[in-house]
Amino acid sequence: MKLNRRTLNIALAAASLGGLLPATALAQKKIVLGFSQVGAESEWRTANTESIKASAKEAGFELKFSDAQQKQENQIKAIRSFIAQKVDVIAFSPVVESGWETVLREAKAAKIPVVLTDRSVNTKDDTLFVTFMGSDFVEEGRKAGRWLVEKMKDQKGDVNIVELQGTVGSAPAIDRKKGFEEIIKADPKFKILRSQTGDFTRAKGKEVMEAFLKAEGKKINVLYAHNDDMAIGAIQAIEEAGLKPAKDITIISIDAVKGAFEAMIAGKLNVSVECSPLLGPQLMSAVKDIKAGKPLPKRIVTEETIFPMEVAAKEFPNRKY
Ligand code: GZL
Repeated sequence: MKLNRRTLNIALAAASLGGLLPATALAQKKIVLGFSQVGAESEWRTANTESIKASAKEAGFELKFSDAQQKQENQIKAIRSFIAQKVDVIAFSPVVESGWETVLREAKAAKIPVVLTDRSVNTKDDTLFVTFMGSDFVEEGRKAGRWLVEKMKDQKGDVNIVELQGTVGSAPAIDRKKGFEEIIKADPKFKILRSQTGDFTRAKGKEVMEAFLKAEGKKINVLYAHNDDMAIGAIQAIEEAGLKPAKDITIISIDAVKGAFEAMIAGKLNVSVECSPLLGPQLMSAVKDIKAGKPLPKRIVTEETIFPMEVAAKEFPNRKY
């Protein structure tokens, strides 16, 4: 007869309470966490994966980790596999906001708690997850907008902007656009000439920036990139077009990964808004609380700041990702 995890737990607990087994036998049962990761599309994602793996090891959890290569169907498959394996907790960073309710209902029916990390999902039923921990992407977009408004406060003519959006349908892409536009719409001199997805990757960011330069050329005053990887790709395109990044074209980006600090120190990127990937410790703490039956807030917001190029050299040695 195949004992499933829950039956085994009950048997172990009964045996331990009955004095038949040392409590350590029960204490030794590892918490099993199933984690479905978006992919490996950016420096941010790599640092996020490292944080989760290191923190799970530190916590003594068994981590079942799946890389979805930025495909929603792979994440749904992974979540179903975690359900079939009867893991203790499921956590994931949803590659896009919609299309999750069916599989989340399956997890709920299997009585497996779900934690959303980094990105959230579109659902009216907030019983489908225990908590969502991650950055406030709208505020990150506002920070980018406020920095630009301040930098251009004495600029009399139009400020022509091109925008490299993140993955279509993803929470960071939707919200970073929303926050940025909320701030710049106050002054009609700010005009977004072109806006297109670079899918959060360097390669696509370069490719799309080449197209922007071909279409708009020297009219472009500002690039707003939803992440540093796309900004770094765009910087290559700007240089290949014979223009000076951060001088001929002001560049604003988000994440504040190592590559962004290197670009700012080289004088090629003007500012990066911090978006911390170091969610591992917070996630493991949440898993422990869930297993201990402790309540968790529905929303846990990551605290973060903004780094203009002027402070990059001083800050760089302190950076952890
Ligand atoms: C933001 C995260 C985004 C990063 C990108 O929390 O989801 O995805 O900004 C990453 O670098 O690809």
